[in-house]
Amino acid sequence: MPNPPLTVFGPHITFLGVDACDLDDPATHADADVVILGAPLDGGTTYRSGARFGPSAIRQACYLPQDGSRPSLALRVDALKDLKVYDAGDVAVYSGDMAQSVRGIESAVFTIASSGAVPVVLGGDHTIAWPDHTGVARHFGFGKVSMIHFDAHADTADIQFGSLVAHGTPMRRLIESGALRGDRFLQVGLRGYWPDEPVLEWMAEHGLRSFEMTEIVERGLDECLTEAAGIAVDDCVGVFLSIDVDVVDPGSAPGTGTPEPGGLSPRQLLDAVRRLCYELPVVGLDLVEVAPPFDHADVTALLGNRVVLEALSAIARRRKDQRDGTTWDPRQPLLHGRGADEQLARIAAGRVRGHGQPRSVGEPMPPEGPAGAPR
Ligand SMILES: [Mn+2]
Repeated sequence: MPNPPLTVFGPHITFLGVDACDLDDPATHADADVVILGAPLDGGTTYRSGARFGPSAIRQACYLPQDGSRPSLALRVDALKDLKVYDAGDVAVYSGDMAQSVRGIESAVFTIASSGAVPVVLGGDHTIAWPDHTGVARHFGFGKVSMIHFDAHADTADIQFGSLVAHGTPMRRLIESGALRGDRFLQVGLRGYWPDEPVLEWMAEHGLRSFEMTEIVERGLDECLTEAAGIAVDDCVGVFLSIDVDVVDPGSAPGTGTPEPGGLSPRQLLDAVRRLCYELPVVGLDLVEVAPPFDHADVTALLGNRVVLEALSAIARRRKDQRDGTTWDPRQPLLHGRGADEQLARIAAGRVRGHGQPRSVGEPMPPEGPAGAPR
């Protein structure tokens, strides 16, 4: 086990049971495709805090065994096995010292990106998008990594409560520093009553493209994503996805700090993340603002877990298709192309009965499937 501690708030677990690594020891993650990192920081929240407990909740929110394997029904890949995924644990952050926290997160993300892996950062409040994207941009080049940002809120304020470092300001800091081009910054899901007119004018002056929910409803999410994706890959080498769980309607994602009614459905967010990670060269991702103290029946943590899995599965499928020359068809029925031949081979081997071979009560089950998995 790595030392210092794997997770700031115990118990020491990894994302769905993937192998742990230690960012201070390159040999432990040299072959990584993806490294998961926790950023349990909520000192940047302006309303209700609690996202510091997000990383540990997202890592474990799942009813299946924590066995480091998740074959996707739809994408027909097992992201946690087809990709080499490690969990580096949490960055040691202190929510009372934002400057130190941001430096630590940026350093960890840069270590992952510069080793050739995709950093997947579990927040934490949205302050972390500043060091997350910067850490990736330091590797690929300032201005070369676009961002698609799912959120109810623009997060482009200049100063909040007298601070430049807060969860409503990270996108302003990224554009000011040059890490992110304003005209390669796409926002999806904005709504409600914030920010105010001067901030909106600043956004317009810097060339942002922000899809407010009214436009999304009128045009359809798919059409908006097509437009966003086209801009995101124009003269950029990679795309960073920053996903605030509050882009989803609080009825389906109540465990968050600044809920705004009228958002996307979980289905829409999962499909959008899957599509973008399949179609675009995603070089980094963060999922933020899951605040377990406000959650009910783990619904927000469960959604966060699946958003990460959907992203990883789509990245795995993209790489498989690029390698094998195949194409994923989302219209393919679940059981098409799924094994008549395989099933016949298993019957012939005596592992599964064919039709007309009755099974008697009390016979042992065939040795298939992980223990504890639903059948
Ligand atoms: Mn938000």
